[in-house]
Amino acid sequence: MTQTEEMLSELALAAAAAEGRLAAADSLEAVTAAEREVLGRRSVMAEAKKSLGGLDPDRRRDAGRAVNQVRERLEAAAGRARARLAEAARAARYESERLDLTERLNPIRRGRLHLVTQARDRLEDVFVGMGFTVVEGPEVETAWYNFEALNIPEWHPARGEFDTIFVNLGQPEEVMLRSHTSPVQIRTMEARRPPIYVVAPGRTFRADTADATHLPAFSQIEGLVVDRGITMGDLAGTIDEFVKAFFGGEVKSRLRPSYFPFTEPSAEFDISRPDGSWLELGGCGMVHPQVLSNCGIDPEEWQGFAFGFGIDRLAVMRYGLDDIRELVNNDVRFLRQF
Ligand code: FA5
Repeated sequence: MTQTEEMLSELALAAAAAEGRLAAADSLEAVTAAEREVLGRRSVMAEAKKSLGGLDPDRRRDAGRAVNQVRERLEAAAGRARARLAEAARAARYESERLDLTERLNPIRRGRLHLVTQARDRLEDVFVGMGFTVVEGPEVETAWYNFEALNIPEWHPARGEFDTIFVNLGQPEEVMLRSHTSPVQIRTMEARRPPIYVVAPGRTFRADTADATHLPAFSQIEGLVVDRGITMGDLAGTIDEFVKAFFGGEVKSRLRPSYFPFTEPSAEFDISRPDGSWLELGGCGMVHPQVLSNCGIDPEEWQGFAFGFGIDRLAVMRYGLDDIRELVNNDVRFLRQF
């Protein structure tokens, strides 16, 4: 073997070893060190280059080409090692910066609207669909709105029937938790001129003992229509339409003659239970001329009808409950079903 061949084979061995180290290098420092060892100033490569000077031109060209090929291979191997390390560093950074969002994929236990709220929303939808607007009134009322303007003077026996809860304000029995939503009729007629088509849902209060069909705090929805030429037929038709929209075809309804001081004639409105019995849902009738006059509306020109239904009882019927108290027991196992 000539000296040049010896030198080239030594270079090839050193290059192979360096390539192995580059492929396994786990840091940029290791890459640089391996590179310097074969390509650096005091390396086998440098020695090889030096020795090329002593060769005749032909052999120098071949040997030079061989040396250059080794250098290129090593440079390429070093480049690959650097790219591999850069990629690994980037992957490690992504991993460390990654946000774990898997928890969001677990089912979230969501709350839901209470049955009475659902029934109230549904009622509003049904009446808005029939052309009514929704209004509200205060839960604490004066005797004027809760009774007097509704044609229930102080001496009237109907006052006693409401089992009113009074608030300790002003004159005795002057301020109270409203015992029905009918005061909103008065507030509406004071504030608007006919034609009027409104419903007023809201909470109402009575000193009633809770039983299967009564709660001391419950909700009603009041309806009031004032227009020209309104008759009892319009009232019956509206109730009929509402029952169909709210319950579907199965539930039957009936009107029964009754008495309220603020309507004349008056009726009570029942719906059929699955067992064939009737549940009283509310009162209704033609707005009493005195009530129209109390609000500055001329009863000769305008007529109206009004109704007041119990929303909790509607919910009981719609969701097939057998006791109205289920609505306020706050048992989540019950509430979650709806
Ligand atoms: C009234 O409250 C009248 N304001 C209804 C009315 C309005 C008549 C407009 C004419 C014109 P009544 O006291 O009957 O009427 O109550 C109406 C409905 O409220 C009852 O039919 C029932 O569905 C509901 N309700 C009354 N008391 C309770 C209670 N303690 N718990 C649950 N619902 C009740």
